[in-house]
Amino acid sequence: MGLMACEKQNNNFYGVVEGFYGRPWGTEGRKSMIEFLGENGLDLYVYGPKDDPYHTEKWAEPYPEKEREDFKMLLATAKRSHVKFYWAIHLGSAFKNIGEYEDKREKVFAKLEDMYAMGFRYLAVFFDDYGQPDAEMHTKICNDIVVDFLRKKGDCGPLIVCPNIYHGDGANDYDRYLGEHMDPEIMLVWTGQKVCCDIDPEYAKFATDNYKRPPLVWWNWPVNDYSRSNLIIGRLYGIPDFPFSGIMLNPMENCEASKIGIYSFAQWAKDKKNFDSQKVWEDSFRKLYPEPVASAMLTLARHNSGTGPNRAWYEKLESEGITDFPKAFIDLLQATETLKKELPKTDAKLFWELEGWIDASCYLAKIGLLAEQLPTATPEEKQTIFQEIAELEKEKKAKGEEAKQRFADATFASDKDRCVVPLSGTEVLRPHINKLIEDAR
Ligand code: 14T
Repeated sequence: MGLMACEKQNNNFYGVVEGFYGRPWGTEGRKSMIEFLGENGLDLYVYGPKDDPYHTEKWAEPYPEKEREDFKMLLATAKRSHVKFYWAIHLGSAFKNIGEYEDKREKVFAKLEDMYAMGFRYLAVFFDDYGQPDAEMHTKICNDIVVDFLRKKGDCGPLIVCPNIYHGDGANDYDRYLGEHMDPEIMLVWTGQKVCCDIDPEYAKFATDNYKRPPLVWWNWPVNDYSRSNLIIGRLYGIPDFPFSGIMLNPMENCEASKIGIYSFAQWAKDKKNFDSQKVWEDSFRKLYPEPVASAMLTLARHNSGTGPNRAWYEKLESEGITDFPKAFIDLLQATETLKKELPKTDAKLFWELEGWIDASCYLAKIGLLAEQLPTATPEEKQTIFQEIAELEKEKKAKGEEAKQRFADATFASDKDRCVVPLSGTEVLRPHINKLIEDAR
């Protein structure tokens, strides 16, 4: 039976899935992430960036030479780090119907064979977001891969499958069919009762009943592809302990900054009973960065945890416990000054990712300090303050556009116009400032 049966019975999988839309991490980012996972006792990395064409629309084509070399290097890194490196093929819109699949089945096997030859022993099949929920076809594809490929090889891990319908209670004909007919060794992905949400264990029970197995949770946190203006580096909560076969976080396109959330996740995975969300998060900065960066990062993070204006079903608290606003603005301003000075020296990659949010926070804090003076200002003073705020807003906008451009320059062609201006303090600080301004008008 090889690795399959024993691995699934004895331990759950914990790690990340690179499954977001947007600027992919790149080889360097992936390498540092895989090492980070290993250092923190996490054992799963699933490769499935929506914007790798050889994962999605060009699934049948072999990777070019450069990518092959990169994968080999990453496989060696994963081995050293004791991380299972899964490669996912996205077959959501590969075939119109089961007949077409049967005609082209060899292409799927040829690609998997090629990935196996490169060194992959862990494979996944995704059907999310593209194509139709064709239960019979999806089941046939996956069972064929298990029976005619993985089991014959004998040295591969269990197949991970992300169904086309991957959230809710699983009480639909599609998920029920998959649950009944997919090989019991297949790990079936579930994101929770919604696509992005804190996990409700009651729903996990329904999903488990319908999937006929405990789900592999794909947790859409701290991913920010639905609200790229927001940086999500707050504390971890909303993932209760319940029977699952594994949990993988879907992080942000900001690889280095995602390590903040992943660090908390690793501590939770190690000791769920004693996990103290606030404490682990506060301590994480000292574990991840030297002082004075650590304290400054914590201050920045206090005001950058919300999921922004597009959060459909997902709310994450921000600026928790903040009641003294002038102090919050002073602290934030000071933190941004520290980060601008120190972070490029201690962690250039993190600084590259965060510069836009550091600038946004710096201007927000300056604007906040001015806005705080409005309630007691004379009409003439108010006019001056309004003018100063307008000046700062202009500078803030220019800095935001610069950051947006940096992101556009660093991503692939079709993603360039989807890049956005970074925003900070969207949940509490900004609304507070807006209220002060409105009240003074
Ligand atoms: F496969 C899934 F488990 C999943 O979550 N798929 C995508 C994922 O790639 C993405 O990063 C995530 C967060 O935005 O949500 C899923 O993508 C969606 C979900 C939607 F509801 C894209 C558009 C949607 F309207």
